[in-house]
Amino acid sequence: MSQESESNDTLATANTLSSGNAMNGQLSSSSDLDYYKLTVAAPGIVTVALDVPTNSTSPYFGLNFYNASGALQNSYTTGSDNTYRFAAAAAGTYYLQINAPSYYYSDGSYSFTATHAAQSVAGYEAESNNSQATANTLSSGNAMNGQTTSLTCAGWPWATPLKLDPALNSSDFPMQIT
Ligand SMILES: [Ca+2]
Ligand SMILES: [Ca+2]
Ligand SMILES: [Ca+2]
Repeated sequence: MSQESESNDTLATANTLSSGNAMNGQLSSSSDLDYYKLTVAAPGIVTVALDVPTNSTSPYFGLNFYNASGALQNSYTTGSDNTYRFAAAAAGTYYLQINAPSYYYSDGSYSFTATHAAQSVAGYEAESNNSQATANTLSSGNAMNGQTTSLTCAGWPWATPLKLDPALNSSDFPMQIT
């Protein structure tokens, strides 16, 4: 397992990841930002398996995923172990930032493994698509993989990636997606 090396608080000072190798890090304060970078040789999906020291529904940890231009693509928060998938649309260097996104903060060690698989990225969402005007296009009969940035559903800790079915709409679900 590799160990983070501070200072890694900017895109330019990101620690280098190797696909499939675990990285261990720690947020030294609630304002610490830990940047990592993964260079991929082909388009594909980057799977990040995150192991955090907390087991909570509160957002102790945040993940931001940036493309090769440094533009934010996806943003998630969690207080428990989770796996995330990001689309790397082209060969290049992609960035992952781990942060303390809120009032909640843990100084315990986290670890994660980022694995790149060369494959088509068609069907994977790209943020921001938080409004109808910026909605990702769905094709009838094609599955869309996505994860909500935040999801509230009383009594239902939905920790797995949400799969959206084009045939369903929000009125089919007794929950609120925000
Ligand atoms: Ca750190
Ligand atoms: Ca840092
Ligand atoms: Ca854990």
